[in-house]
Order: sequence, then structure tokens, then C-alpha cells
Amino acid sequence: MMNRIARRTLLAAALALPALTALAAPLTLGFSQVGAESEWRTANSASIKAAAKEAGVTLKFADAQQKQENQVKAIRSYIAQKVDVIAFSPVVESGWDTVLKEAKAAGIPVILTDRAVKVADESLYVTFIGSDFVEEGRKAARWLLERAAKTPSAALNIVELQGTVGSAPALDRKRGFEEVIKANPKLQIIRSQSGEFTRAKGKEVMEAFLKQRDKKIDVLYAHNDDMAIGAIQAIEEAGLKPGVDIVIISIDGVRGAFEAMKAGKLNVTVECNPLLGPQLMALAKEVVAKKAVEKRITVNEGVFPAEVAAKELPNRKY
Ligand code: GZL
Repeated sequence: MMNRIARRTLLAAALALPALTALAAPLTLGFSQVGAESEWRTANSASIKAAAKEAGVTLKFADAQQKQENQVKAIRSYIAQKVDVIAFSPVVESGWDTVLKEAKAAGIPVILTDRAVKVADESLYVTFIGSDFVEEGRKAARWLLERAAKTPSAALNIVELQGTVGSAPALDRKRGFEEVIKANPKLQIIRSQSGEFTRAKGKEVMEAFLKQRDKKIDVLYAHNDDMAIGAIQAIEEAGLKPGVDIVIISIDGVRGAFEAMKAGKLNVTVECNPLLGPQLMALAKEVVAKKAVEKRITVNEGVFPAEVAAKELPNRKY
């Protein structure tokens, strides 16, 4: 006959079991990625996949090929599969309220990585982890201000290759750059168009810029290295020297940029760290365990001028 103490111990163990099994079972994270448009994105996806394996997180990963409707579909499929947590890098800032309300109604927490969203109700996501794109734009402009101060000239005509239209990095990098170059009226953006963060489109738009001969182009400001590398090809095919006839400033700090700087074809790259995987997995575990987390977590990043490229290249992790 089981005594009272044994019965109570058995009951306590039975009651604790669900919580213990929940902690023991591997966490399932549904991730919707923008696409595979750039070296940065490739490194970002690799970091997330490797970190999930390392952290024992079951990762469901979908590539949206830069289409918002594919990201909405992926998030809805994760809700239907009842994952523990959803994370995504939103291709554009707007249009997320409905699907994020569905995730909230399903009781699934959402983490934003890399890019931010504009939503009416900020409680629709738990936290954002990524870069400060406005500051990246300011850093690019500060480098140019310093260089312009040393080179006496009447005006410096800038052409700008913007990232994906409506994306947080494109909007913010433009805003930060324009805010700082206002300090020197000689610096004028004469043409600005989206190169969609890709090498191919960056080359195509730069070709079009070069064909318009009404104003000389002195500087290219590219919102990412891939578009800058595409533009370098266009500049060379036009018989000009990239990095010399046209000063080139870009953002990301991918390996291709360091190689271009070493070859004297790119003048500076502002780092934007894609290696968010480990922090994302740690954050996912804290969010699922209902621990309090910061609403916005940004990463520290540097500026790499061509002078340091050769020395830095071996240390680069992406
Ligand atoms: C920035 C990221 C941008 C990169 C591009 O965090 O969203 O998207 O700058 C990438 O290279 O395509």
C-alpha cells in the first residue's frame, strides 16, 4: 500500500513533468530570410544555420528571394507548425502588421534580425537585433567630409546606389549620409537610384549614370559592397579608373570589398556585421523562457579605409 509521502512525491513529479520536458525538448525556431542577394546575406544565413546547430536549436529556414509575400507565407507556415519562436529579416519596413498579429494571436513570439519594421503596435515583436544603419550612413559621409577637406575643388558630384526600395538599410543609410554631407555644400548627390543590393543591378545602374554626361561623377556612394563591385566593372568598361577617377564608398565590409580595396578600386567600406547567428540563438532561448530582453540590440562596427585592407583581409570572418 503506497504511503502518503510516496503518493505526494509521485504527484509532484507528475505535475513538474510538462515543464521539465518543455525545457528538455529542443527549441524550434522558424526563420524567414530575405534572400541570397549579396555576400553579406550569404554570410548572415551561414551564421544562423551554424549557430542553430551549435545551440541544439531545430531550425526551419526559408529563403524569400527578396519577396515580401514569400516571407508572409513562411511566417504563416511557422504559425501553422506551432514553432516555439519566429525570427525574420524583413525585406521592407512596412506591411507586416497583419501577419504579426496572427503570430501574436497564436502566442508565438517574434524576433526581428538585421532589418527593422514599421508597425502601429511595437508589441507585435519582442526584440530587434542588428545594426544602426543611420550611423553607417553617417560614418560613410564623415569619411568623405574628411577627404573633401583635403582636396580643394569647386564641387564634388556624388551618385548614389540605393539598396532595396523601402528597406530599412536603404532608407536609413540614405538618411544618415545626407544628414552629415550637409556640412559641406560642395558635396551634392546628383543622381540616386536603387541597385537592389545586387552586383548585377549595381553595374546596370552605374552604366546608366555614366552615360548621362551632363555632369562629371566624382564620387559613388553604394549602400552595399555588392553594388559597389558591380559598379567598379561598369566604371572600368567606361575606360575610367575606379577608386581614382571616381572615389567609391560602400557598406558591409565583405571579403570582396577588401579585395577591391587591396586592388586600389574601392576607397572605404563601412562594416555591417552579418554574423548574428549566435546572438540570435541565445536570444531565442531567452524569449521562449519568457526572460526580459532589450527591445533593440545593436552591434558595434568599424570603418575600413583602403590603407588597412591588406592587413585586415586575413582577419575577416565573412
Ligand atoms: C544590412 C542588410 C543588407 C546588406 C546587404 O543589414 O540588410 O542587405 O547591407 C544585404 O548586403 O543585401
